[in-house]
Amino acid sequence: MKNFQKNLYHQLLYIRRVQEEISNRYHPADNMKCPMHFCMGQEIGPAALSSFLRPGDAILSHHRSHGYFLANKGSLNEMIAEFHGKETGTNGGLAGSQELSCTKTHFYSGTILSGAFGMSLGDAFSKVYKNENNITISVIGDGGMEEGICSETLNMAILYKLPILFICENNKYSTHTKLNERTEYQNVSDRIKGYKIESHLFNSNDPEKLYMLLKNLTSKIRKTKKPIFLEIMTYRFNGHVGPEGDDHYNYRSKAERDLWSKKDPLKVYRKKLDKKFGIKFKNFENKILNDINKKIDRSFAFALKSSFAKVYKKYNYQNTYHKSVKKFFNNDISFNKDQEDHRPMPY
Ligand SMILES: Cc1ncc(C[n+]2csc(CCOP(=O)(O)OP(=O)(O)O)c2C)c(N)n1
Repeated sequence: MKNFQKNLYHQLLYIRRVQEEISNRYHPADNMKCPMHFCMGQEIGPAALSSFLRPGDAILSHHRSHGYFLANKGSLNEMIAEFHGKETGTNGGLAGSQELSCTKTHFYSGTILSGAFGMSLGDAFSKVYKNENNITISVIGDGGMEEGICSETLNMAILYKLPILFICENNKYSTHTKLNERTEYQNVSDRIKGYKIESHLFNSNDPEKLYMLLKNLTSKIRKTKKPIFLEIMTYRFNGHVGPEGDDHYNYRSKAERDLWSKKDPLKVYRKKLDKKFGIKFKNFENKILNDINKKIDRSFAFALKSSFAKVYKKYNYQNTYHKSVKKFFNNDISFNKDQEDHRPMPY
């Protein structure tokens, strides 16, 4: 097995396992209380990108950011502590998952849809102004691309020749609304052509193909200082905001989910490596799986033993989780319109 293949598979598995464990441990422990936008199924982008990030590059991401945070060598201990509201978290426990950010690794994400996309302009401009050879990665979803600020951002990026790699993860849904119910175009990269920005559509579940593409695109941006737009066709296996699933709303068919599950890049790549390298791959996988699981356990232990952020101590954060949420998930109560609805918001 080549090193790049090991790294690629490791990243895919690492991001998936972290997501699975956060999801598994969220309820009923309820030690984490922030809304979470998981990226299970969408790991191919961050996993393939990770090898081409250099210290000093920045990532400005949308809300579904965990994969990019981890691919950018973000600390797992600090990320899990952040989700627990602890002062040892990336943002001292005040940001949670939706605003997960880390100045040490130049990683920023935010809840305001497309806000980080707009801010990537300023980040890239500062790199050019200071004559740095770093690039900015700006990650967004297909829904986010419908915001007006994206038009202004793309126009300025090409006009000012800013070194930005725009990555649009097209998972076809904006919360629960499908792309064909929202726009005539079905590929965001088609629309980008009008801005005169080089754009690419990646529609495959082969992580090695995306790795090769990103290798070329990132080095081209470093050389030319011009932006490039990359659309990745993908699918999220989890609900829009989790860990609770949302397929009971029937906004996407079982046939569609099953189809994408079969195309899962992690599964497909695993099969390919297994076939090609047999026992060598199995040994490698066992070793990294063991390491990843231990790392995850350590990060949860670190989060649990850390102290709450002071502001939460003041408001007795540990005890504010409304009892009715727990009851709701145990199906003990049904909501009527006089009752406050404590179900997680679908956005
Ligand atoms: C300005 C703004 N409008 C609306 C929302 C609510 N919202 C959060 S996520 C989301 C859908 C985003 O879809 P997409 O960009 O495709 O990303 P995905 O969640 O599918 O990864 C919406 C409408 C928001 N957070 N900010």
